[in-house]
Formats: sequence, C-alpha cells, structure tokens
Amino acid sequence: MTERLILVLGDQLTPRLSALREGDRARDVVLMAEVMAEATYVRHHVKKIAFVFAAMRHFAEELRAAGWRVDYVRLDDPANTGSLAGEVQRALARHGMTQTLVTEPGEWRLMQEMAAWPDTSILPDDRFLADRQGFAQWADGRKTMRMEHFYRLMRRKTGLLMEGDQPAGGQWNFDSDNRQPADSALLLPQPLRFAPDAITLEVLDLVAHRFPDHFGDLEPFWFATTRAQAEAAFAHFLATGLRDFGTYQDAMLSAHKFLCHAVISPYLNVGLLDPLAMAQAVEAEWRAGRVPLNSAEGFIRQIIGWREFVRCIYWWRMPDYAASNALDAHRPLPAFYWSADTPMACMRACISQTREEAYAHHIQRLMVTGNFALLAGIDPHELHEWYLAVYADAYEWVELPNTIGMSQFADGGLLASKPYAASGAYINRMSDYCGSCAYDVKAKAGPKACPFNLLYWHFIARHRERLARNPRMTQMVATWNRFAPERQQQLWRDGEAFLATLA
Ligand code: FAD
Ligand code: DLZ
Ligand code: SF4
Repeated sequence: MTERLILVLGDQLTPRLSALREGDRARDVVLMAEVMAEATYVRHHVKKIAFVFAAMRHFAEELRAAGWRVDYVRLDDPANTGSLAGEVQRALARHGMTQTLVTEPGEWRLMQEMAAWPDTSILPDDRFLADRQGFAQWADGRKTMRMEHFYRLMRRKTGLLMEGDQPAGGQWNFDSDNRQPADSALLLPQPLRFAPDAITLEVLDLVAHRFPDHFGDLEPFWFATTRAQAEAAFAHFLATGLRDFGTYQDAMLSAHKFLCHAVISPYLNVGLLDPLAMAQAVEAEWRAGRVPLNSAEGFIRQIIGWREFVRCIYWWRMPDYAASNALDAHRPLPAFYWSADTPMACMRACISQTREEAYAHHIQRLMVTGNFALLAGIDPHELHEWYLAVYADAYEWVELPNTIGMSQFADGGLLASKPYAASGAYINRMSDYCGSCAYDVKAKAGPKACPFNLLYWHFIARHRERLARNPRMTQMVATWNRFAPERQQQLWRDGEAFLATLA
C-alpha cells in the first residue's frame, strides 16, 4: 500500500482518532499545521488560539513518542501558506506522496473544502456517541423532536444510569432539582490551573505578537494543554465540583466565575478528553455513593444528551441552519459585547469574565448575553460570530445550534420548545448581579428600570402573533393582551427608547 499523509486538525488531538487508527505509523506521515486561515476565520479570543496551538504542539510530541513520524508546521514557518489546503499540498510534495487521509472536520465549511481535495479519504469521526446519519433518518420521520427523546435513546444505547430497561432512580431527568441560587459564602471549588511549560510559553509569545488586535486577555494562561493535564483537571472536578454540580448548575455569582462547573469543554472539544469515559466516570462516582443522582444525571445529560444532540442538528440542517432568522432580528451587535462597557452589571460581569477567561458557563451564555440579544432583536448571525470567537470551547458544530436554536429561537423552534426569554427577575433570582447594578431590577418603567424588564415586554409584543401559537408562551401573550392600552403604549415606548440607546 502507498504511503499516506494523515492530516490531524487542531481539534482532533487523540490517538484514537479514526485517521490514526486507519494509518500505519511505520509508513505514513502525520501532518499538523498552524495556519492563519483557521486562526482568523473568526477573530478568535487569543486564549483560544494559544490553547489550540499549545495543545497541538504537545500532541505532536505525544505522537512522536508513540512512534509516529510527525511533520509539524508552525505559524511562523516562513514558507507557511496560511491555509490547510496549501499545507497539505506542500507536505505531499515534501514527502513525495499523493494520498491524504483525514478524519472528517467538525465544521461544515471545512468539510466542503476537503471534499474537493484530490486523492483524499475522509473517515467518519467516531469520537461522538451518536451517529449523525442515523439521527437524520430518525429526525426526518418525526413530528416533534426534542432533546429529551434523543437523550433517552442515548441512555439506552450507552447503558448509562440504567437499571435494566428503566432509568436509575425511576426518573430520566432531575432538572427540577437543579435550579438553586448559590450563596457566595459557600466554599466553591476552583478549576485546576496549570503553569505554562516551555512549549506553551513559546506559543504565548507567538500569539501575543501575531494576534495583537484579537479580543481577550492572553494571560494569565492556565488551561491544560496535554492529555494528562486535562485528565487531572477532570479528576479534580469529580472530586470537588460534581457533588453540587446539579444543585447550582443555573446559579451565577460575581465573585465565582466557575461555581461547580467542570470547565472542561475546551479539552473535550479538541479531543484531550473522551465523552463516554467521562460519563462512565461520573456514573461510577454516583454508584460509589460519593455524589447525588441529580448531579450525576445532570452532568451525563449535558454530555450524552445536549452535546450529541446539537451536533446531530448541526449536520442535519447545515448549510441553511447558519442563515436562520425566524424572528427577523436585524439589530447590530452592540459594541459593549466586546468592551463590557455597560451599566448593566450582569452583562458587564459575563462579558468581562469572557474577556479574561474565554469562558462563561451555560446560564451566563444563555440567560444573560443570549437573553439580552434575543430580547433586543440582535442579528443572530452577528451574535453567532461573537460566540464562535470569544469562547475557548467554540466550534461551529456545537456553538451554532446553541446560539441559533437554543438561545435565539432563530430556527423557529426546531431545537428549543420555547424562546429562552426572561426579565430581570430571573437574573435576580439566580445571581447576585443586581445588587451592584445601576438599574433597578424591581422597576418596570422609567429611567432606572432594568433593561431586561423593558425589553421583555417589547419582545412579547413584537412577536405576540407567533408566540400565541406556542403553548408554552400563550400565558405571557395573554398577560400582555390584558394590559390596558396606555400601559402597553408606555411599555412599548420605554422599550423603544432603550433600544435607541444601543445604536
Ligand atoms: P459544564 O456546565 O460543567 O457541563 C459539562 C459539559 O457538558 C460541558 O463541558 C459540555 O461539553 C457539555 N454541555 C453542557 N451544555 C451543553 C450544551 N448546551 N451543548 C453542548 N454541550 C453542552 N459549548 C461548547 O462546548 N462550545 C460552544 O461553542 C458553546 N457555545 C454555546 C453558545 C451558547 C449561546 C450557549 C447557550 C451555550 C453554548 N455552549 C457551548 C454550551 C455550554 O455553555 C458549554 O458547553 C459549557 O458552558 C462549557 O462549560 P463547562 O465545561 O464548565 O460545562
Ligand atoms: C481553532 C483552530 C485554530 C485557532 N487553529 C488551527 C490551526 O492552525 N490548525 C488546525 O489544524 N486547526 C486549528 N483550529 C481548529 C480548526 O479550526 C477545526 O479543526 C475546524 O474548525 C473544524 O472543527
Ligand atoms: Fe442585569 Fe437588570 Fe439585574 Fe442590572 S438590574 S444586573 S441589568 S438583571
């Protein structure tokens, strides 16, 4: 058999990658390439670029130690063409090869590109638990399609938290136990932090020089960049965060950016952690009596439920999905999404933390920055590019359905059964942000009124015809309809006045 060039992408950093399993380390050459095209197709947070390059460089060492010949192209290699296609061509010529082998990329745009490359075999990515082609068949035949249905199939398929054919604890989902606000006096765990080694320090220097105008703080940089470190970070979460993960999953605190969240999505999404092994480890903690079922189930649901579900939706609905705009939202993204310069304490906290850490937890993304954009009618595509740029874990297959579908309802309800729209009362209940805000969360009108309150009714009024057809929203539309006309006009005017300030 002829020698082949095995291309390994920056989010394919596992020895059990299908292309590496198919390859032959005595004969084939692995190509890894840092390229400007991937680092700039959105203006990624500098921490994300540094994390990916540092993890790539460490993985190249891991492969070399395992006996692979690795051809690693650095960003500052003078001959670097700046694109993956260009680097594959150069490497094929360098090694006198014609055949390329690659595991399918996570993003549609790259899949389209690779499908046009000559003599290239593209293998399925079997790091995921659900089969995306099978999902498309399952989904095509269904009238309604909810994550919960999919999740039960995944529980049965994996056997996780099952007692025979029944869910452990007699319930599939313990979400109703998982909505407690947190108290800042609680001793909350912290993610495991790692000092950059020589390889990472070199990357930090490169990123500081090459991407000076990208969003975000590069330092302090404490992410895991090797498999061993990522595994240690996850083990640390099992020991310190998992027990209360479920209970405080939706809570937000100014002084605690991470609460009981695992902070492992950057590692998982590049392949340093394995989703099934993680879910099994969480189940083992519950079976050993060390963590309650609501936490174990809540975590496993995110991994084998939501994460797999959004990926299947992505591949099933692309490319049209990216252009979805069911609520016809066209307002430009306000500049404070980049600067954090806003009197809204909740937005300021979530955006500042995003700039510092390239991380915000799910409820901060969904119910603060996402909720604001939904209520204000921000263009979902602009918002999508923001989420894709600012988080260290952001890849389009997972970010786009979360933004377009779950957060903005821009797919018209394909993914979420109702828009995640909420007034300031929700943020006040789940966080301590409102106490230090220039606005008054209790005020519904006037200059001090919380913008989430003003915009909530503006949103309901704007979309009342569509929302009245959604059984989960009819009550809110009925409430709006019962308001006296003067009150409706006042609320509308206040909402308009606030929206005018965003320009
Ligand atoms: P934890 O809260 O500890 O959860 C554990 C794991 O479950 C996560 O690491 C993640 O792998 C998985 N998970 C949890 N929720 C989801 C979800 N809704 N979809 C997919 N996986 C989930 N997640 C990404 O990995 N990349 C993204 O680009 C991304 N963009 C998002 C954009 C928006 C608008 C929203 C609302 C959510 C987005 N999420 C994304 C989902 C979620 O916010 C992150 O996975 C989570 O915050 C990562 O932090 P953690 O590791 O501490 O997660
Ligand atoms: C995110 C990223 C970045 C910043 N840089 C590179 C790179 O230089 N080389 C590479 O192979 N991959 C990189 N990646 C990850 C890719 O963007 C990712 O593989 C695709 O988006 C498909 O998911
Ligand atoms: Fe956010 Fe409104 Fe609370 Fe201020 S008052 S922190 S804007 S929810």
